[in-house]
Amino acid sequence: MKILEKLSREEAQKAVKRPAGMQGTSFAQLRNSVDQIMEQVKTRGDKALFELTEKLDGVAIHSIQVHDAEIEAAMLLIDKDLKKALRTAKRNIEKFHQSQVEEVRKVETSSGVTCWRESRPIESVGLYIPGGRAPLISTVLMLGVPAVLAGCRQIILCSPPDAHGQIHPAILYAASLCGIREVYRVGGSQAIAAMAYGTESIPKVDKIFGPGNQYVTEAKMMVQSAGTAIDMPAGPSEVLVWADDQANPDFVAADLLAQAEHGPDSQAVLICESKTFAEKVNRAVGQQKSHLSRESTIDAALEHSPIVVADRVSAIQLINDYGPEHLIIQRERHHYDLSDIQHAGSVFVGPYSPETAGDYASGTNHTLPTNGYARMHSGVSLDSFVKKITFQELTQDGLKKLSGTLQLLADAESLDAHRNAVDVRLKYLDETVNS
Ligand code: HSO
Ligand code: ZN
Repeated sequence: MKILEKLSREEAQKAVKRPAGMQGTSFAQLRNSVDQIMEQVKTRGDKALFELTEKLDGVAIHSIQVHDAEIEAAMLLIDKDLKKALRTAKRNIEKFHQSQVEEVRKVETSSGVTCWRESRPIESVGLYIPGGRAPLISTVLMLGVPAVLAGCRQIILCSPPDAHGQIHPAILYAASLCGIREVYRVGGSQAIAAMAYGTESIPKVDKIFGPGNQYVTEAKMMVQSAGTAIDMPAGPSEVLVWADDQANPDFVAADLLAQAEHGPDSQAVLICESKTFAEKVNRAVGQQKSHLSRESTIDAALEHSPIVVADRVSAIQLINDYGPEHLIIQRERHHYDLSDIQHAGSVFVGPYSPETAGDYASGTNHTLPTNGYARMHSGVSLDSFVKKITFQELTQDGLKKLSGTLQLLADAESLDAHRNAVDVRLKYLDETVNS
Protein backbone atom coordinates (compact mmCIF):
# COMPACT_ATOMS: atom_id res chain seq x y z
CA MET A 1 0.00 0.00 0.00
CA LYS A 2 1.21 3.47 -0.83
CA ILE A 3 2.49 5.40 2.22
CA LEU A 4 1.64 9.12 2.27
CA GLU A 5 3.06 11.62 4.73
CA LYS A 6 2.69 15.28 5.62
CA LEU A 7 -0.57 15.79 3.74
CA SER A 8 -2.74 18.86 4.06
CA ARG A 9 -6.43 18.28 4.86
CA GLU A 10 -7.33 18.59 1.16
CA GLU A 11 -4.51 16.32 0.06
CA ALA A 12 -5.55 13.71 2.61
CA GLN A 13 -9.17 13.86 1.43
CA LYS A 14 -8.01 13.40 -2.13
CA ALA A 15 -5.77 10.48 -1.17
CA VAL A 16 -8.69 8.52 0.30
CA LYS A 17 -11.16 9.39 -2.45
CA ARG A 18 -13.23 6.32 -3.22
CA PRO A 19 -12.63 4.72 -6.61
CA ALA A 20 -15.04 6.17 -9.16
CA GLY A 21 -17.86 3.81 -10.05
CA MET A 22 -19.32 3.55 -13.49
CA GLN A 23 -19.59 6.82 -15.34
CA GLY A 24 -20.50 8.28 -18.70
CA THR A 25 -21.72 5.96 -21.42
CA SER A 26 -21.28 2.75 -19.48
CA PHE A 27 -23.46 4.13 -16.68
CA ALA A 28 -26.02 5.29 -19.25
CA GLN A 29 -26.01 1.77 -20.71
CA LEU A 30 -26.47 0.21 -17.29
CA ARG A 31 -29.35 2.52 -16.52
CA ASN A 32 -30.91 1.77 -19.85
CA SER A 33 -30.75 -1.98 -19.43
CA VAL A 34 -32.06 -1.80 -15.86
CA ASP A 35 -34.86 0.40 -17.11
CA GLN A 36 -35.82 -2.17 -19.74
CA ILE A 37 -35.72 -5.05 -17.27
CA MET A 38 -37.90 -3.13 -14.82
CA GLU A 39 -40.41 -2.33 -17.54
CA GLN A 40 -40.63 -5.96 -18.65
CA VAL A 41 -41.27 -7.20 -15.13
CA LYS A 42 -43.79 -4.46 -14.53
CA THR A 43 -45.80 -5.25 -17.63
CA ARG A 44 -45.32 -9.01 -18.05
CA GLY A 45 -44.81 -10.22 -14.46
CA ASP A 46 -43.75 -13.86 -13.94
CA LYS A 47 -43.33 -14.47 -17.68
CA ALA A 48 -40.62 -11.83 -17.78
CA LEU A 49 -38.98 -13.29 -14.66
CA PHE A 50 -38.71 -16.75 -16.26
CA GLU A 51 -37.25 -15.29 -19.47
CA LEU A 52 -34.84 -12.92 -17.75
CA THR A 53 -33.58 -15.65 -15.41
CA GLU A 54 -32.84 -17.85 -18.40
CA LYS A 55 -31.15 -15.01 -20.25
CA LEU A 56 -29.19 -13.40 -17.41
CA ASP A 57 -28.57 -16.24 -14.94
CA GLY A 58 -28.33 -18.89 -17.65
CA VAL A 59 -30.79 -21.28 -16.06
CA ALA A 60 -34.34 -22.30 -16.96
CA ILE A 61 -36.32 -22.41 -13.73
CA HIS A 62 -39.70 -24.10 -13.40
CA SER A 63 -41.07 -22.32 -10.39
CA ILE A 64 -40.26 -18.95 -8.94
CA GLN A 65 -41.13 -19.74 -5.35
CA VAL A 66 -38.89 -22.17 -3.49
CA HIS A 67 -41.07 -25.06 -2.27
CA ASP A 68 -41.20 -26.16 1.34
CA ALA A 69 -39.76 -29.53 0.31
CA GLU A 70 -36.65 -27.78 -1.05
CA ILE A 71 -36.24 -25.89 2.19
CA GLU A 72 -36.57 -29.14 4.16
CA ALA A 73 -34.02 -30.80 1.90
CA ALA A 74 -31.59 -27.91 2.38
CA MET A 75 -31.71 -28.47 6.15
CA LEU A 76 -30.13 -31.88 5.65
CA LEU A 77 -27.28 -30.51 3.55
CA ILE A 78 -25.92 -28.11 6.14
CA ASP A 79 -23.09 -29.16 8.37
CA LYS A 80 -24.13 -29.29 12.02
CA ASP A 81 -21.31 -26.97 13.13
CA LEU A 82 -22.39 -24.35 10.61
CA LYS A 83 -25.95 -24.65 11.91
CA LYS A 84 -24.66 -24.07 15.42
CA ALA A 85 -22.61 -21.04 14.33
CA LEU A 86 -25.65 -19.56 12.62
CA ARG A 87 -27.73 -20.10 15.73
CA THR A 88 -25.09 -18.39 17.89
CA ALA A 89 -24.91 -15.46 15.48
CA LYS A 90 -28.69 -15.21 15.38
CA ARG A 91 -28.94 -15.19 19.16
CA ASN A 92 -26.48 -12.28 19.48
CA ILE A 93 -28.04 -10.31 16.65
CA GLU A 94 -31.44 -10.85 18.22
CA LYS A 95 -30.25 -9.73 21.64
CA PHE A 96 -28.74 -6.50 20.32
CA HIS A 97 -31.68 -5.64 18.08
CA GLN A 98 -34.20 -6.50 20.81
CA SER A 99 -32.46 -3.90 22.98
CA GLN A 100 -33.36 -1.31 20.36
CA VAL A 101 -37.08 -1.59 21.16
CA GLU A 102 -38.07 1.81 22.49
CA GLU A 103 -40.50 2.10 25.34
CA VAL A 104 -43.36 4.49 24.83
CA ARG A 105 -42.78 7.71 26.72
CA LYS A 106 -45.71 10.06 27.23
CA VAL A 107 -44.62 13.66 27.58
CA GLU A 108 -46.79 16.46 28.94
CA THR A 109 -45.45 19.30 26.81
CA SER A 110 -47.59 21.82 28.66
CA SER A 111 -50.28 21.35 31.23
CA GLY A 112 -53.07 19.15 29.80
CA VAL A 113 -51.23 18.52 26.52
CA THR A 114 -49.80 15.00 26.23
CA CYS A 115 -47.76 13.72 23.27
CA TRP A 116 -46.20 10.32 22.60
CA ARG A 117 -44.86 8.14 19.83
CA GLU A 118 -45.45 4.46 19.06
CA SER A 119 -43.74 2.16 16.58
CA ARG A 120 -45.65 0.10 14.06
CA PRO A 121 -44.05 -2.47 11.78
CA ILE A 122 -43.74 -1.83 8.07
CA GLU A 123 -46.29 -4.33 6.82
CA SER A 124 -44.42 -6.06 4.05
CA VAL A 125 -40.69 -6.11 3.39
CA GLY A 126 -38.50 -7.73 0.74
CA LEU A 127 -34.98 -8.91 1.51
CA TYR A 128 -32.51 -9.26 -1.35
CA ILE A 129 -29.60 -11.65 -0.84
CA PRO A 130 -26.98 -11.75 -3.60
CA GLY A 131 -25.79 -15.13 -4.85
CA GLY A 132 -22.58 -15.55 -6.80
CA ARG A 133 -19.18 -16.55 -5.50
CA ALA A 134 -19.84 -15.93 -1.84
CA PRO A 135 -23.38 -16.65 -0.61
CA LEU A 136 -24.08 -13.91 1.96
CA ILE A 137 -25.63 -16.19 4.57
CA SER A 138 -24.92 -13.70 7.33
CA THR A 139 -26.90 -11.00 5.51
CA VAL A 140 -30.00 -13.20 5.79
CA LEU A 141 -29.70 -12.97 9.58
CA MET A 142 -28.81 -9.26 9.54
CA LEU A 143 -32.03 -8.45 7.69
CA GLY A 144 -34.29 -11.33 8.76
CA VAL A 145 -33.79 -11.00 12.50
CA PRO A 146 -34.81 -7.33 12.84
CA ALA A 147 -37.66 -7.80 10.33
CA VAL A 148 -39.14 -10.56 12.48
CA LEU A 149 -38.49 -8.69 15.75
CA ALA A 150 -40.20 -5.60 14.35
CA GLY A 151 -43.29 -7.69 13.58
CA CYS A 152 -43.42 -7.19 9.81
CA ARG A 153 -46.45 -9.18 8.64
CA GLN A 154 -44.99 -10.31 5.35
CA ILE A 155 -41.27 -10.96 4.91
CA ILE A 156 -40.13 -12.28 1.56
CA LEU A 157 -36.65 -13.11 0.34
CA CYS A 158 -35.27 -13.08 -3.20
CA SER A 159 -31.93 -14.55 -4.22
CA PRO A 160 -30.60 -15.57 -7.64
CA PRO A 161 -30.61 -19.27 -8.57
CA ASP A 162 -27.34 -21.12 -9.27
CA ALA A 163 -26.65 -23.08 -12.47
CA HIS A 164 -29.03 -25.80 -11.26
CA GLY A 165 -31.80 -23.39 -10.44
CA GLN A 166 -31.18 -23.75 -6.70
CA ILE A 167 -30.62 -21.24 -3.95
CA HIS A 168 -27.64 -21.99 -1.70
CA PRO A 169 -28.88 -24.33 1.07
CA ALA A 170 -27.27 -22.21 3.80
CA ILE A 171 -29.30 -19.20 2.65
CA LEU A 172 -32.45 -21.31 2.89
CA TYR A 173 -31.41 -22.59 6.31
CA ALA A 174 -30.69 -19.09 7.64
CA ALA A 175 -34.03 -17.87 6.28
CA SER A 176 -35.96 -20.63 7.94
CA LEU A 177 -34.01 -20.09 11.17
CA CYS A 178 -35.46 -16.57 11.15
CA GLY A 179 -38.91 -17.94 10.35
CA ILE A 180 -38.95 -16.75 6.74
CA ARG A 181 -40.70 -19.26 4.47
CA GLU A 182 -41.46 -17.14 1.43
CA VAL A 183 -38.34 -17.43 -0.71
CA TYR A 184 -38.09 -16.70 -4.44
CA ARG A 185 -35.34 -17.73 -6.84
CA VAL A 186 -34.91 -14.45 -8.67
CA GLY A 187 -31.92 -12.14 -8.70
CA GLY A 188 -30.60 -8.87 -10.12
CA SER A 189 -32.69 -5.88 -11.02
CA GLN A 190 -35.55 -8.20 -12.03
CA ALA A 191 -35.89 -9.26 -8.37
CA ILE A 192 -36.03 -5.63 -7.23
CA ALA A 193 -38.66 -4.87 -9.89
CA ALA A 194 -40.72 -7.90 -8.86
CA MET A 195 -40.73 -6.85 -5.20
CA ALA A 196 -41.53 -3.23 -6.06
CA TYR A 197 -44.33 -3.88 -8.56
CA GLY A 198 -45.49 -7.38 -7.62
CA THR A 199 -45.99 -10.26 -10.08
CA GLU A 200 -48.33 -13.27 -10.10
CA SER A 201 -45.90 -15.11 -7.77
CA ILE A 202 -44.10 -12.37 -5.90
CA PRO A 203 -46.03 -9.95 -3.72
CA LYS A 204 -45.39 -6.23 -3.92
CA VAL A 205 -43.65 -4.98 -0.78
CA ASP A 206 -43.42 -1.62 0.98
CA LYS A 207 -39.66 -1.59 1.56
CA ILE A 208 -36.71 -3.41 -0.01
CA PHE A 209 -33.49 -4.24 1.84
CA GLY A 210 -30.17 -5.76 0.94
CA PRO A 211 -26.88 -5.38 -0.87
CA GLY A 212 -26.22 -6.10 -4.51
CA ASN A 213 -24.23 -5.25 -7.59
CA GLN A 214 -24.62 -2.09 -9.65
CA TYR A 215 -27.72 -3.45 -11.39
CA VAL A 216 -29.44 -4.16 -8.10
CA THR A 217 -28.41 -0.79 -6.67
CA GLU A 218 -29.62 1.09 -9.74
CA ALA A 219 -32.93 -0.79 -9.64
CA LYS A 220 -33.34 0.11 -5.96
CA MET A 221 -32.72 3.78 -6.74
CA MET A 222 -35.33 3.64 -9.52
CA VAL A 223 -38.06 2.02 -7.44
CA GLN A 224 -37.35 4.45 -4.63
CA SER A 225 -38.23 7.37 -6.82
CA ALA A 226 -41.42 5.50 -7.77
CA GLY A 227 -42.61 5.08 -4.19
CA THR A 228 -41.06 1.90 -2.74
CA ALA A 229 -38.81 2.55 0.24
CA ILE A 230 -35.26 1.16 0.30
CA ASP A 231 -32.82 0.60 3.16
CA MET A 232 -30.03 2.81 1.80
CA PRO A 233 -28.01 3.43 -1.34
CA ALA A 234 -25.36 0.68 -1.35
CA GLY A 235 -21.80 1.05 -2.59
CA PRO A 236 -18.61 -0.99 -2.32
CA SER A 237 -17.64 -1.98 1.22
CA GLU A 238 -14.84 -0.05 2.99
CA VAL A 239 -12.82 0.09 6.19
CA LEU A 240 -10.62 2.68 7.84
CA VAL A 241 -8.18 1.41 10.46
CA TRP A 242 -6.73 3.97 12.86
CA ALA A 243 -3.67 2.65 14.64
CA ASP A 244 -0.91 3.93 16.90
CA ASP A 245 2.67 2.71 17.02
CA GLN A 246 1.82 0.26 19.80
CA ALA A 247 -0.70 -1.62 17.64
CA ASN A 248 0.03 -5.11 16.36
CA PRO A 249 0.88 -4.74 12.63
CA ASP A 250 -0.39 -8.26 11.95
CA PHE A 251 -3.81 -7.42 13.37
CA VAL A 252 -3.94 -4.20 11.37
CA ALA A 253 -2.89 -5.96 8.15
CA ALA A 254 -5.45 -8.71 8.71
CA ASP A 255 -8.28 -6.19 9.04
CA LEU A 256 -7.24 -4.37 5.87
CA LEU A 257 -7.08 -7.67 3.97
CA ALA A 258 -10.48 -8.83 5.25
CA GLN A 259 -11.98 -5.72 3.74
CA ALA A 260 -10.02 -5.93 0.51
CA GLU A 261 -11.27 -9.44 -0.26
CA HIS A 262 -14.81 -8.10 -0.63
CA GLY A 263 -14.14 -6.82 -4.12
CA PRO A 264 -11.77 -4.98 -6.42
CA ASP A 265 -13.69 -1.76 -5.77
CA SER A 266 -13.46 -2.11 -1.97
CA GLN A 267 -11.25 0.30 -0.08
CA ALA A 268 -9.11 -0.33 3.02
CA VAL A 269 -7.44 2.78 4.42
CA LEU A 270 -4.92 2.90 7.26
CA ILE A 271 -4.14 6.00 9.28
CA CYS A 272 -1.12 5.59 11.55
CA GLU A 273 1.47 7.67 13.35
CA SER A 274 4.77 6.79 11.71
CA LYS A 275 6.33 5.61 8.49
CA THR A 276 8.07 2.81 10.41
CA PHE A 277 4.73 1.38 11.53
CA ALA A 278 3.29 1.81 8.01
CA GLU A 279 6.17 -0.22 6.61
CA LYS A 280 5.61 -2.97 9.18
CA VAL A 281 1.97 -3.19 8.11
CA ASN A 282 2.96 -3.32 4.46
CA ARG A 283 5.25 -6.26 5.19
CA ALA A 284 2.51 -8.03 7.17
CA VAL A 285 0.05 -7.46 4.32
CA GLY A 286 2.46 -9.07 1.89
CA GLN A 287 3.05 -12.07 4.13
CA GLN A 288 -0.60 -12.76 4.99
CA LYS A 289 -1.85 -12.12 1.48
CA SER A 290 0.17 -14.95 0.00
CA HIS A 291 -1.83 -17.40 2.12
CA LEU A 292 -5.20 -16.02 1.10
CA SER A 293 -7.38 -17.26 -1.74
CA ARG A 294 -8.58 -14.01 -3.26
CA GLU A 295 -5.18 -12.51 -3.92
CA SER A 296 -6.04 -10.77 -7.18
CA THR A 297 -9.18 -9.17 -5.76
CA ILE A 298 -7.15 -8.00 -2.77
CA ASP A 299 -4.43 -6.58 -5.01
CA ALA A 300 -7.00 -4.65 -7.02
CA ALA A 301 -8.60 -3.23 -3.87
CA LEU A 302 -5.26 -2.25 -2.34
CA GLU A 303 -4.41 -0.29 -5.51
CA HIS A 304 -6.69 2.49 -4.26
CA SER A 305 -6.07 1.92 -0.54
CA PRO A 306 -3.39 4.20 0.92
CA ILE A 307 -1.67 4.39 4.28
CA VAL A 308 -1.80 7.95 5.60
CA VAL A 309 0.69 8.96 8.30
CA ALA A 310 -0.99 11.64 10.42
CA ASP A 311 -1.07 13.02 13.94
CA ARG A 312 -4.13 12.58 16.14
CA VAL A 313 -5.84 15.85 15.19
CA SER A 314 -5.43 15.36 11.43
CA ALA A 315 -6.46 11.73 11.78
CA ILE A 316 -9.76 12.62 13.43
CA GLN A 317 -10.38 15.25 10.80
CA LEU A 318 -9.75 12.73 8.02
CA ILE A 319 -11.93 10.04 9.64
CA ASN A 320 -14.84 12.45 9.89
CA ASP A 321 -14.29 13.86 6.41
CA TYR A 322 -14.26 10.32 4.99
CA GLY A 323 -17.13 8.89 7.08
CA PRO A 324 -16.06 5.23 6.87
CA GLU A 325 -18.55 2.38 6.75
CA HIS A 326 -16.33 0.55 9.26
CA LEU A 327 -13.83 2.23 11.59
CA ILE A 328 -11.39 0.05 13.52
CA ILE A 329 -9.45 1.74 16.32
CA GLN A 330 -6.28 -0.08 17.31
CA ARG A 331 -4.81 2.47 19.71
CA GLU A 332 -4.04 2.59 23.38
CA ARG A 333 -6.98 3.82 25.40
CA HIS A 334 -5.48 7.25 26.12
CA HIS A 335 -4.77 7.75 22.41
CA TYR A 336 -8.37 8.25 21.36
CA ASP A 337 -11.69 9.57 22.53
CA LEU A 338 -14.80 8.02 20.99
CA SER A 339 -16.70 11.29 21.26
CA ASP A 340 -14.40 12.68 18.55
CA ILE A 341 -15.89 10.21 16.08
CA GLN A 342 -18.76 11.98 14.37
CA HIS A 343 -19.23 10.07 11.12
CA ALA A 344 -18.90 6.29 10.81
CA GLY A 345 -21.23 3.36 10.15
CA SER A 346 -19.91 1.01 12.83
CA VAL A 347 -16.86 1.35 15.10
CA PHE A 348 -14.68 -1.53 16.30
CA VAL A 349 -12.82 -0.56 19.45
CA GLY A 350 -9.52 -2.09 20.55
CA PRO A 351 -7.19 -4.79 19.22
CA TYR A 352 -9.59 -7.69 19.78
CA SER A 353 -12.54 -6.29 17.83
CA PRO A 354 -12.01 -7.28 14.20
CA GLU A 355 -14.61 -6.25 11.65
CA THR A 356 -15.24 -9.95 11.13
CA ALA A 357 -16.98 -10.01 14.54
CA GLY A 358 -19.50 -7.38 13.45
CA ASP A 359 -19.82 -8.88 9.98
CA TYR A 360 -21.05 -12.13 11.45
CA ALA A 361 -21.92 -12.60 15.03
CA SER A 362 -21.23 -9.97 17.69
CA GLY A 363 -24.76 -8.64 17.38
CA THR A 364 -24.45 -5.33 15.50
CA ASN A 365 -25.84 -5.10 11.99
CA HIS A 366 -23.47 -5.33 9.05
CA THR A 367 -25.73 -3.49 6.61
CA LEU A 368 -24.08 -0.09 6.86
CA PRO A 369 -23.82 3.18 4.98
CA THR A 370 -20.93 3.27 2.49
CA ASN A 371 -19.52 5.92 0.20
CA GLY A 372 -19.55 8.65 2.86
CA TYR A 373 -23.28 8.23 3.55
CA ALA A 374 -22.36 7.62 7.20
CA ARG A 375 -22.30 11.41 7.36
CA MET A 376 -26.11 11.39 7.29
CA HIS A 377 -27.36 7.79 7.34
CA SER A 378 -27.41 5.06 9.98
CA GLY A 379 -26.93 1.36 9.37
CA VAL A 380 -29.86 -1.04 9.33
CA SER A 381 -31.42 -1.55 12.75
CA LEU A 382 -34.78 -2.40 14.22
CA ASP A 383 -35.82 1.15 13.31
CA SER A 384 -35.39 0.37 9.63
CA PHE A 385 -38.34 -2.04 9.83
CA VAL A 386 -40.77 0.19 11.68
CA LYS A 387 -42.24 3.59 11.32
CA LYS A 388 -43.38 5.77 14.16
CA ILE A 389 -46.75 7.29 14.73
CA THR A 390 -47.14 10.33 16.95
CA PHE A 391 -50.18 10.69 19.19
CA GLN A 392 -51.56 13.54 21.27
CA GLU A 393 -54.38 14.13 23.67
CA LEU A 394 -55.42 17.51 25.01
CA THR A 395 -57.73 17.97 27.96
CA GLN A 396 -60.34 20.78 27.96
CA ASP A 397 -57.98 22.75 30.10
CA GLY A 398 -54.99 21.89 27.95
CA LEU A 399 -56.74 23.22 24.84
CA LYS A 400 -57.87 26.38 26.64
CA LYS A 401 -54.36 27.14 27.79
CA LEU A 402 -52.80 26.55 24.39
CA SER A 403 -55.61 28.25 22.45
CA GLY A 404 -54.08 31.74 22.42
CA THR A 405 -50.91 30.39 20.82
CA LEU A 406 -52.87 28.39 18.26
CA GLN A 407 -55.13 31.29 17.32
CA LEU A 408 -52.22 33.65 16.90
CA LEU A 409 -50.31 31.27 14.66
CA ALA A 410 -53.42 30.48 12.58
CA ASP A 411 -54.01 34.21 12.10
CA ALA A 412 -50.38 34.73 11.15
CA GLU A 413 -50.73 32.09 8.45
CA SER A 414 -54.15 33.45 7.36
CA LEU A 415 -55.71 30.03 7.86
CA ASP A 416 -59.01 30.88 9.46
CA ALA A 417 -60.44 27.35 9.30
CA HIS A 418 -57.54 26.34 11.51
CA ARG A 419 -58.48 29.03 13.99
CA ASN A 420 -62.12 28.05 13.72
CA ALA A 421 -61.33 24.46 14.83
CA VAL A 422 -60.13 25.95 18.11
CA ASP A 423 -62.81 28.64 18.37
CA VAL A 424 -65.81 26.28 18.05
CA ARG A 425 -64.52 24.20 20.92
CA LEU A 426 -63.83 27.18 23.16
CA LYS A 427 -67.29 28.51 22.41
CA TYR A 428 -68.86 25.16 23.20
CA LEU A 429 -66.94 24.94 26.47
CA ASP A 430 -67.89 28.46 27.36
CA GLU A 431 -71.57 27.86 26.72
CA THR A 432 -71.81 24.50 28.49
CA VAL A 433 -69.72 25.57 31.49
CA ASN A 434 -71.48 28.95 31.80
CA SER A 435 -75.02 27.58 31.33
N1 HSO B 1 -18.39 -6.46 5.43
C1 HSO B 1 -19.67 -6.60 4.75
C2 HSO B 1 -20.56 -7.63 5.36
C3 HSO B 1 -20.11 -9.05 5.22
N2 HSO B 1 -18.85 -9.49 5.36
C4 HSO B 1 -20.86 -10.15 4.97
C5 HSO B 1 -18.83 -10.80 5.21
N3 HSO B 1 -20.06 -11.21 4.96
C6 HSO B 1 -20.37 -5.25 4.76
O1 HSO B 1 -20.48 -4.69 6.03
ZN1 ZN C 1 -17.08 -8.24 5.43
